[in-house]
Amino acid sequence: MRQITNHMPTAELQALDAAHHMHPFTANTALGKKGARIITRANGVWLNDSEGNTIIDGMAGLWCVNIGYGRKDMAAAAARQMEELPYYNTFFQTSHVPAIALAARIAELTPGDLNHVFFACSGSEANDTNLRMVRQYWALKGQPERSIVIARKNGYHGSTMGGGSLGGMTAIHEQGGLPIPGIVHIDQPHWYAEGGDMTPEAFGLQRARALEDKILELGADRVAAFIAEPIQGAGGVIVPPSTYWPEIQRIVDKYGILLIADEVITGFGRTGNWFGCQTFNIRPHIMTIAKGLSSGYAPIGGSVVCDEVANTIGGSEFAHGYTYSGHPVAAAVALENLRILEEEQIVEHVRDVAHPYLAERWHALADHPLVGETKLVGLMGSLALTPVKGERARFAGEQGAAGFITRERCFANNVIMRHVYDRMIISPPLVITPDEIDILIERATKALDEAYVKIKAEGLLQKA
Ligand code: PXG
Repeated sequence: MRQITNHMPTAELQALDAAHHMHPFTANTALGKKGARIITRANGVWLNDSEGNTIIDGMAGLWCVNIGYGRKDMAAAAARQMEELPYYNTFFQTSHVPAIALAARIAELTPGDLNHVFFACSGSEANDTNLRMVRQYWALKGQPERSIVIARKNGYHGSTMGGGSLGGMTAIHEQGGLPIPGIVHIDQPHWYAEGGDMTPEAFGLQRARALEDKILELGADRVAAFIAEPIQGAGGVIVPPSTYWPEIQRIVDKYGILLIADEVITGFGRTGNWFGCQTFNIRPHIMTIAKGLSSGYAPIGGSVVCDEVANTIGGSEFAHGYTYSGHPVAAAVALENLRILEEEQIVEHVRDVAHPYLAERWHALADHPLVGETKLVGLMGSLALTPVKGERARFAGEQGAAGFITRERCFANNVIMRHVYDRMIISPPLVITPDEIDILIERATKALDEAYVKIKAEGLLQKA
């Protein structure tokens, strides 16, 4: 067999990648011509690529490497579990210690009576589980017509048939016949882009009341659940106005519909608390988790379910599950990750050290000529690029062109900062230190300066 290693020339690796590897959310033919950047190693907040660059990872991989890269204790936990019991299922009246211990630990960490965990391997799978579970819950309650799930435009809940349908991304809905029936989307609480002349507070109330309007339009007796991310992540780190979540909570309570908080990004310390629902003071019946649950060291996700829903579902067989639900190695890795988060007080580090320091530096970027607003909750931040400051102005021409240029300049300056259309977003590993934050901001600022010059030179600095 041919050995393919880190030591091969980049071009050869890129050619093999182009020939055989289909990348997610990618135009693969174009990428194949350009060649993917090949990441070879990582430690802490730092990535190395095959060209010898050292890159600061402002995105924690894909919003997941909360404890940072390169933890040997995580590798040891995986190796130990692989030796002891690499696999067994949790279907046919069997269980194993890693799944038991992880479920019990998650139940301790999550608020309220979220005491039961249904394991999946990803956030998408967990949301597929949620969709089936809330419908089955109402069927068992004798209300099978309560089957519609309300979700939000520009929300992200994965890209499987269920997850992609719950999400409100037009690019996903345009492919493969999504959304599936029984899911409706209401407008998002994105004040900067859609708030017009309203105050953020009035707009937040209005967008929350869109949920009530939709419930009344459909009939409350047909609505099973509302699903939302406490902060929209993939949608551009959209932080809702302060009035939004209290009003949503009032509405779901009033009509007795289930609230699913998708905490795939906001969970496990990202917002400066263990969970985003604590930051926003909301009480979900079901919480979706993945990503930070294992800091991305192993693929694992799940649905954390309240007593009432779990006990009802448990009354008969729920015909649902995955071969790898509660996979012992993934569960052991997740447990070790939770131990590290807790013992090393990483959530406290976010709250008391990293957030306050980053906030000071991030919000200072609002003075940059290209920046229209800055947002930061915990270690989840965004900034809006704008052609005219102070007006929340959009760029003329194709949305996202300025963001793409800025992201390319970030790439060139060895900092990973993503763009969602014309918003730049960051979500660094939670262990980032003030010195590393300085480097992140220094490189991001240089990228913004270079992007500004390029955007101007290309005649894109025009408002719509
Ligand atoms: N819910 C939320 C809130 C997410 O952010 C998922 C569910 C799906 O998780 P899986 O594990 O199935 O990917 C996610 C994932 C991006 C990006 O470009 C974001 C995600 C995934 C891939 C890309 O920001 N979030």
